[in-house]
Amino acid sequence: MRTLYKTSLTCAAGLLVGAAVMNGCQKGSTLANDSASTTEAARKVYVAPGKHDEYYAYLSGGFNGQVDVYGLPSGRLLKVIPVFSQSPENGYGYNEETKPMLNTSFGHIPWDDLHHPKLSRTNGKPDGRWLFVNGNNTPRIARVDLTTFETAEIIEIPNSAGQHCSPYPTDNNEYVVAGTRFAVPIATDGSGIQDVPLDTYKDKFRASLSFIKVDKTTGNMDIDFQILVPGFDFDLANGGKGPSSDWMFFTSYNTEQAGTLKEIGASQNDKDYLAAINWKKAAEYARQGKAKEIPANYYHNRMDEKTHMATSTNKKTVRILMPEDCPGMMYLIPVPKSPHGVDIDPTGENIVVNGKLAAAIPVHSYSKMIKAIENKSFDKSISGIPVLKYESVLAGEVVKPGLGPLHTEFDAKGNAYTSMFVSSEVVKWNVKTREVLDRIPVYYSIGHLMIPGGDTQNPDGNYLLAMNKITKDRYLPTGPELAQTAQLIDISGDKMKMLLDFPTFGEPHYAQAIKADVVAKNSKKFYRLDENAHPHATTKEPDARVERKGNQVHVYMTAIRSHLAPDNIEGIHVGDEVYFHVTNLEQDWDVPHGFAVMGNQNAELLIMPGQTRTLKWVPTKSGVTPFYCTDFCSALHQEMQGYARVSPKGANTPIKFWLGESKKPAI
Ligand code: RUQ
Ligand code: CUA
Repeated sequence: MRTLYKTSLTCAAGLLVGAAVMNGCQKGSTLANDSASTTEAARKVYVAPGKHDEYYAYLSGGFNGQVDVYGLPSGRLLKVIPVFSQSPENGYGYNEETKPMLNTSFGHIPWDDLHHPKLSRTNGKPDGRWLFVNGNNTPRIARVDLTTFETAEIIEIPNSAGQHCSPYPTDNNEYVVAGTRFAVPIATDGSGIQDVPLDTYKDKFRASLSFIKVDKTTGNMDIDFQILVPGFDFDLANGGKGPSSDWMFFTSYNTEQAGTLKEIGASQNDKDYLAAINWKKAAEYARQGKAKEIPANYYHNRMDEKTHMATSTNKKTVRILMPEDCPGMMYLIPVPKSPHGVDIDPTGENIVVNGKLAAAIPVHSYSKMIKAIENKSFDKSISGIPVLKYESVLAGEVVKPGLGPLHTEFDAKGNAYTSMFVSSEVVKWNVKTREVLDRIPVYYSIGHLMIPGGDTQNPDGNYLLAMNKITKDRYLPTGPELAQTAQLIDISGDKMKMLLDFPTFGEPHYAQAIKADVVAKNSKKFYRLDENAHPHATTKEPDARVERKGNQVHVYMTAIRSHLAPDNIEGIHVGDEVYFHVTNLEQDWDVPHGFAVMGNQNAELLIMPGQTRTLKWVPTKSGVTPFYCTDFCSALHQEMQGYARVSPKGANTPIKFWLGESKKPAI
């Protein structure tokens, strides 16, 4: 069954592109039967019990709005980091401290479609400090702190819709960028996205490219400026490197500006455009006052490191630059129609544009681009943006590489690896000669691929991770919904070798990986209780108490192995807003406590050592309600429980609380 499906898929493609892909089919079918290579593959990915993986890999969760952390080469799942989605596991987005992280101008949006993780960089190398990810739906960028593996900040991007080409960093992390995938009618008077007839697409719809400044010390983000550009669909981006590091490149499709049936309308022109933006020049124009400040409405949410509470700021202005006012800032470079990824090789000279529908992969030259700009080798201009001549920028093409090229990454030996969605394979080629060197089938229909550091100046050349869109028969069936599949490929030799399949969740689009020791040494073990600045923290058990303020009841609770203080509470009435502010008094690694209340319509908490978390509960029924720790924390974990007595609305049961007979406090 497996062989049949795979054969029909890659060999059908083989018919179209020639013998090269047929080769791939043969190799794919031999691997499973070849016990020598299976043993060798198993040895390469085997991480013995108690041993650690060589890499952290951060895989996007796509439509689950999370980031999954895996160890490579084992493919072991280490952690799921909630970013744009609420997490019932630890209360992220449900508890009072983290709820504001999900505020947007549309209200509380507890989900998103997370596509691209990007590690922060110092001098062109991943530095292991932060992971930036995009929310493709409600345009947002988040920053994950890699000392805590928690979401530290989320910024909404105004004047944008469907923010796919994001969050691509510049080579030294000065900026992360974000581009609009869906052109929308953006008003320059700040009234946001307008209500206009949909057949005014060509005249009224625009896109924006946003440049978000990243603070070098704190990682804090802020939108510096946006560039308003023609209403193409901006798809993917990547920053230049080394010599080209002042530039940011964005692919665009639908340069025809079709507003309906884009499947046909967006494929009329033979060429679409790669936008090249000199971000240093743009920043300079913005500084010089060329940027117009317009009204806007967006949210900026940040976790405070001391209080562990998120604050949410509603921002009211943004600065915009118009390309026609800023000569030398932006150029358009023709590329074969409907391109997807743009990837720049480690030298910064070769710009690879992956055209989903193109028969060849064009490689543009950065130095030729600069010459073409100097020589004014322009075809025309669009909205004041010069369009460079295709041939004047082109270094050459990879001819007949495979079908449906989407993304390219690089190794340290001058090779490129391109994912082929339609012919389900990874194709290795030499960046200088553009000659195809090797190909390997993947199962099935690969999207992104990732080489640790393969998008930076400093790639590691041992592994490649293929992230496939279709799983079919690769695992035991689990009903209609299947996990997605990742495949680890050994690229250390001349020939690529398949090592491992492992399941992934949501839909991993892109991923990043970094040598484990860069990140592991900074990983936080617990929060210090003496630094806990949460306004409702209770850092000593004798201070545990219950206070009523109108219809609010605040429970200042502590948790330590193996009791909650207080564990008996009376005086709560139906309809009260009860806030459990629970402080975990432990000062040791890996001793979280959980907290849950029967029938709470909100969620539960998972409180890290030294941390305070607040759970809101609005009781709907009178009676006695148990609460308890949900994380098996000690031999007496099951004893870590208590009761809240809920009296009917209007009853006059007084507030009373205690822990143990001898500790019964005064009312
Ligand atoms: S995408 S499969 Cu990055 Cu959203 Cu290319
Ligand atoms: Cu604390 Cu179980």
